[in-house]
Amino acid sequence: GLTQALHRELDTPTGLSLAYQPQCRLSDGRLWGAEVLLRWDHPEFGRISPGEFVPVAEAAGLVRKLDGWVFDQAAAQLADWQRQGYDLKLLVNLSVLSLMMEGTAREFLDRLAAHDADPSMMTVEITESEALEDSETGLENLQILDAAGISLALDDFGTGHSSLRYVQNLPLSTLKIDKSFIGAIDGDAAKARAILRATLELARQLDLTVVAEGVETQSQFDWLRDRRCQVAQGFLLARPMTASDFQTDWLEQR
Ligand code: G
Ligand code: G
Ligand code: MN
Ligand code: NA
Repeated sequence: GLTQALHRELDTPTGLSLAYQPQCRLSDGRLWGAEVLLRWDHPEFGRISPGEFVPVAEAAGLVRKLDGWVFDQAAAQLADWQRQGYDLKLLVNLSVLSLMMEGTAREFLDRLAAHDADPSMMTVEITESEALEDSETGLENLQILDAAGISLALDDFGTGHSSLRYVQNLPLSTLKIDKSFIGAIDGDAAKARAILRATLELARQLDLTVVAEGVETQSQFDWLRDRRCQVAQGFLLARPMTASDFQTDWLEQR
């Protein structure tokens, strides 16, 4: 099954790869960064979504190894783009289980150093933060990353797993507003828009950068820009793509 396949894949990764989705500043439309998204193409099962195999990795005790692989590949890519003179942030999704394990932050810092990548251009995205907040090791890992200049983003903000308490208690620099709120901008959901306005004001008060996820229309983009949301990500700008396409279409073009 999937667990066995994942064991084998992590021993010698051949079907795992990273996709990059651009994020642009709303003020001038320029590239700000990219979210790194894991992909797995299996010879028998086809393309499997991380939404499906990350929980399997978590259950099988493999997620730290998986996240370590992702972080290492992303660090190598970041260093490569930095050497070519491109100025962008990379945002990597990590399972909170990885962050709750002893030594994760130091291992990840070693990986950045081994590739000679600038930690201040690396951001870690987390969801389901309740477990992290209650874990001494988890908080220690976050402090180590923070002290090294790595940023922390709270993913899916506004949904069940991502609440105001974490804004108060975690060393965050970025809020990623869940796409369900962005999807409501165009509709007649006045409440969703009120929540969005209040979230942008909260972020301003706390000096947090806001990334709006799932921006699909120009009217959503304009609404967010007019309310001084800083960064947009979504199909309006581009879908996730290979590093090579990202370089040609986004780094070399602009
Ligand atoms: O890209 P896609 O929509 O299929 O992603 C599905 C989910 O998988 C998202 O919630 C995303 O945060 C998560 N995800 C994507 N890449 C990674 C990764 O490298 N590590 C972990 N732990 N989760 C990831
Ligand atoms: O859980 P997380 O926020 O990390 O999930 C990110 C996922 O959201 C990515 O797999 C990406 O493909 C997807 N995504 C990115 N932009 C859009 C968008 O504009 N619309 C929708 N429906 N999904 C998006
Ligand atoms: Mn994410
Ligand atoms: Na998200």
